[in-house]
Order: sequence, then structure tokens, then C-alpha cells
Amino acid sequence: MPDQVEESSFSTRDTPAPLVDLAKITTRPSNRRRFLAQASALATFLAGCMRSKPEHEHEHEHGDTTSSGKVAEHSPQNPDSRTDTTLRHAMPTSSGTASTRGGGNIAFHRFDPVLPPVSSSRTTRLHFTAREVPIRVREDTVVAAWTFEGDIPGPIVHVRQGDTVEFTLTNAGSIPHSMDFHAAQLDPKVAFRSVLPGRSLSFTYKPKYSGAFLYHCGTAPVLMHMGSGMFGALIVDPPTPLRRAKEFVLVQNEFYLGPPHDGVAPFDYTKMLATLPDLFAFNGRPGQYQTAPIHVKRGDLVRFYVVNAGPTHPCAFHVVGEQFDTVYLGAPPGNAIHGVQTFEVTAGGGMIFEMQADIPGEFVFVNHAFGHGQKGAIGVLVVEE
Ligand SMILES: [Cu+2]
Repeated sequence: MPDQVEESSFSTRDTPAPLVDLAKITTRPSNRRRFLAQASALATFLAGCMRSKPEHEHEHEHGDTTSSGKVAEHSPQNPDSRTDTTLRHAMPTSSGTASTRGGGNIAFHRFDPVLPPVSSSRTTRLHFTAREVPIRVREDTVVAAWTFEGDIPGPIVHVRQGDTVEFTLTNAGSIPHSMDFHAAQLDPKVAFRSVLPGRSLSFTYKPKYSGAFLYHCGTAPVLMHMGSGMFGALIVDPPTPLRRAKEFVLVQNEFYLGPPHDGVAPFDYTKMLATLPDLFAFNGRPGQYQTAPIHVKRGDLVRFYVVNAGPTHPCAFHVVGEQFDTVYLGAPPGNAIHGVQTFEVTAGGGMIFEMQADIPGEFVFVNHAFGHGQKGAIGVLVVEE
């Protein structure tokens, strides 16, 4: 059955490449006449663009799909997905919007790291809403988040290899957003294209491989949308399930924050480009599993699904006082390595770490790139007697 893409929305569209090369326009006095002629040509070209491509026409072009899953010829292209097109698009430089102000009454909640059970149905229907909301990520910090389903990270999704995932994104935000599933194989210009505020987009796919996968907003600038909280984890089980274990999902991300307004700190795009984060976190709250650790019992097999949302830095995952009996680099149960102290999960990647909890105690799990661990990518696994 072919994958399908449907929409109940309008879509953004690429801007035309300029026909006049600005770099060739010179202001040297000896070429003054040529400069004036070129400037006149540029003005004529720009005026033509404004007449021939009014904004409302872009917004009203549909990308309908046929019943066979093919996309009609007049389908819009999405320049936003997988490419950071900051140079061609007007872009926000901070995540603060009218809906992300007023942090005083926002309560803190711990993000539950437990992997939810897989559904008995072979079809998983997901309907995510993109929302711009303030989130308290620490006692003293509320951020102007862009989210899937109102949290950082978005919901943990658990399916099997070969299941059908029917996905709909509704945009309840104030700017375009989109969805890029790393577990999917789809034409990104169609399925992962931007959805305007108030609109929805649906598509269907079947995960080809098992593993720990990232999903994220792919709207330009991708760095800004991922950096402001639009990401999550989708876990795909192999056809023959892995051994029974206590299973936890850890999604690492970085925070780049500006000065707070009305108690809410906006995400700062200039800082994201400089790649020196203020904070790191597992599951959106720096150090939350130090304050409220993860508990297992002696004898449990513990399985961490570590997904790195970045947007930029790696996660050198390590458990102090333990070793990983098995690390699945991808597509479990294949690609397993054994007796591992630390392994790096790159930005945009996900891996599965297993350890036998046969010694009681408190075991710190950490991004062993310690500048990152110190900023919040750290927690505690308590192995009870
Ligand atoms: Cu977005």
C-alpha cells in the first residue's frame, strides 16, 4: 500500500531565484551609466515579481494527492524542510509571541521518561497540534516554547516496524510549522512541508526499520524551530521484540535563551548560531532526574532509548559505575556492540543502550562531554535492593 499525503491546508511556496545578479552591479564612477541601467532593470524585475506573485495566490495553491498517493503537478514545493533557508525567508530571531508571555503562573512538571506500551493495533493514528506555549523548565526558568502538543519534548510514540502511522498536524500557532519524522521515508517537499496557522496536513507511512528515532519541525529556519522545542521521539520495535526490560526514553536538547520578558525567556536565534548553549536537558528539564530520579529494581534489565534533538551538540551517553552490556547502533537487534563505557549519539540520531542493573545504588547517567552534563544533561538511576 503506497504512502499517502493529504492536506486540508494551504502551503507556503518557494520564492523565485533573482534574475538580476546584485553582485555584478558596480558603483565605480567609470561604469556609472551601466550601473544606472542595471539598477533600472532590477527595479523593473522587482515590480514584475510583485505584480505576478501576490502573496495570497501562493497561499491558495493546493497540493492535492491522488488516490494512488502521487502528488498532482501543481503541488507546492516546500523549501523549508531539511534545508535552512534563512537567507531567503523572513524569519523570527526569538521565540517570544503573544501566546508565550506571562510566566508567573506556569507550574513545573517532571516529564515521565517511561516508554509507553506499544498498541495492540497495527495502525497508530496520531493527531499533533503545534502550539506556542510558555513552559517552566526549571524552578527559576520559564521559556517561550514552540511545541508539539504543548510540551518539550513532544509525546513519546511507540510503534512496531511495519506498522501504519497515520499522522495529522494541526497548526494552532502564529507562524508556519511542520513535521519531519526520521522514521519515515517520504518526499519531504510534500509530506514535511509547512502548515500555515489554522490549517492541517495529514500523511501516512510505515517505519521500515526499528530503532529510536527523532521527529521535529522542519520549517525554516529549522535551527530556530528545533531549538525552540519542536521535537520528540518515536520508538520502533523490531518484529521480534527485544527482551523484557524497564524501558526509558531520554531526549537530549540544548537551550539558548534571551533575557526574560514578563517572566518568560525567549529562545535566541543568534545564540543558536553561536552554538554555546545556556542549558542542556534530558526530556526538556535540566537536571530533572537528579531531583526526581528514575527507579528500577536489582535484577532488572534497563533499556535507555537515547534520542538527540540537538539542535547542534552530541550526547556522549555514559552511566557512572556501570557499563552497557549492549548498545544497538541502529535497527535492533542487529548492529549491537557489547561492553561499552560511553557512546556518542549525534544530533539528529538515536541509539539504544542496555545495562543489567545487578548492583544496588545510585548511578548517575550523563552526557560525558562534561561541559554539557554540567549544564543539565544529567540524571540519576536508582537501583533498589
Ligand atoms: Cu515549527
